[in-house]
Amino acid sequence: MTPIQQCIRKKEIKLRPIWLMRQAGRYLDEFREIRKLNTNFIKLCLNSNLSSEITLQPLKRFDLDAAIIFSDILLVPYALGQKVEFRKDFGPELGNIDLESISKTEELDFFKKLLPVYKSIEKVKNNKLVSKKDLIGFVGAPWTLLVYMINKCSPKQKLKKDFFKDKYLIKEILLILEKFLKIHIENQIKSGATIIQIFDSWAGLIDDENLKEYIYIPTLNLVNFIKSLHVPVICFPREIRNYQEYCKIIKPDVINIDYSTNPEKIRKEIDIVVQGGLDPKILLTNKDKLKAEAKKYLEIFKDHPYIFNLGHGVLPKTDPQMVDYLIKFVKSYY
Ligand code: 1CP
Repeated sequence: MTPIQQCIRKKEIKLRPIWLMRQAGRYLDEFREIRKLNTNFIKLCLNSNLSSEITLQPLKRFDLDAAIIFSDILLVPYALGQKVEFRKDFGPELGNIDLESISKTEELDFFKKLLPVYKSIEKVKNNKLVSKKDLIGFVGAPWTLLVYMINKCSPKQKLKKDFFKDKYLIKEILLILEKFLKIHIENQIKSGATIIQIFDSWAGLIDDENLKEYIYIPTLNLVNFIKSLHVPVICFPREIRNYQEYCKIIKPDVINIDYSTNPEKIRKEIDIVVQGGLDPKILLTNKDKLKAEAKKYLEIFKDHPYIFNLGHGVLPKTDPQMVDYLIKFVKSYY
């Protein structure tokens, strides 16, 4: 059993497994080189030779306990037929939402569009670099995908004024997302993913009265589906105000906390496996600060099953040597 699986399934506390969100990406020269030649980000994600190579890049450098497949949560709206583009210095830009055409998406078409992702997972799985490690597949939570699909760009802390205007559209899109996310999850598992992480990056944007309908119910349906496939599920409801209530209702195998959350409070209130927390900005400072902050998390969770990770993704300006230092420090912490 891999260190992460031991932590999740056996509540082992001594191994201190580590992987990092966005571990494959812009802070690595070898990624930037590939990216420079591949200006269309969606095409890059759908090139299984390149996406599997990018997935493995951080594992060649660092002693990580998992690989996360190089892909994006927005490939699902793309495979549902919505236009998705990534613009330099702007981020994702989506086309108008056409419910009628999205409703007509055929399962086979959706599968064919995402087939390169599954091929990439298979390729990574067959590489000896991950033979004793986990391979993390992922999806965006229905709420976060809905945000991008209706907002048509990153909400950057704020939703469009009339976001909730068309309740019928929202309800229908959430149901379609649930159906196709299950297909995407199952295919990732069939291809070799050993854990699924659900990214709900915009969970913090929702107010309490809408939590149940837009976050709890759709996420719980996915979590129960993943559990039925006997694969652990990690949830990351970034900046949700009440992690305790979220865990009580959703019951994921692992909860990833963000960096604005008090880890002491989490340790006291939550009894499931915890992942993450460290502010990725700490990696931009110096080794002493990094060590002190990493130690804080290791100490708080020393008697709690804990997977070391960040409270959001590795930032593009991060020096890979700081990542190396962090991983070695965590691995050698008694
Ligand atoms: O070179 C580039 O410009 C591309 C940058 C990039 C990368 C490396 C994007 C664009 N996506 C990714 C890969 C990615 N995205 C991974 C791969 C594996 C890894 O972690 O190493 C994963 C898991 C994601 C997930 C993802 N995409 C999330 C959830 C996590 C999070 O960051 O909150 C979200 C919100 C996206 C959407 C997305 N993809 C890319 C951008 C710029 C955005 C928008 C972010 C925003 O709204 O601010």
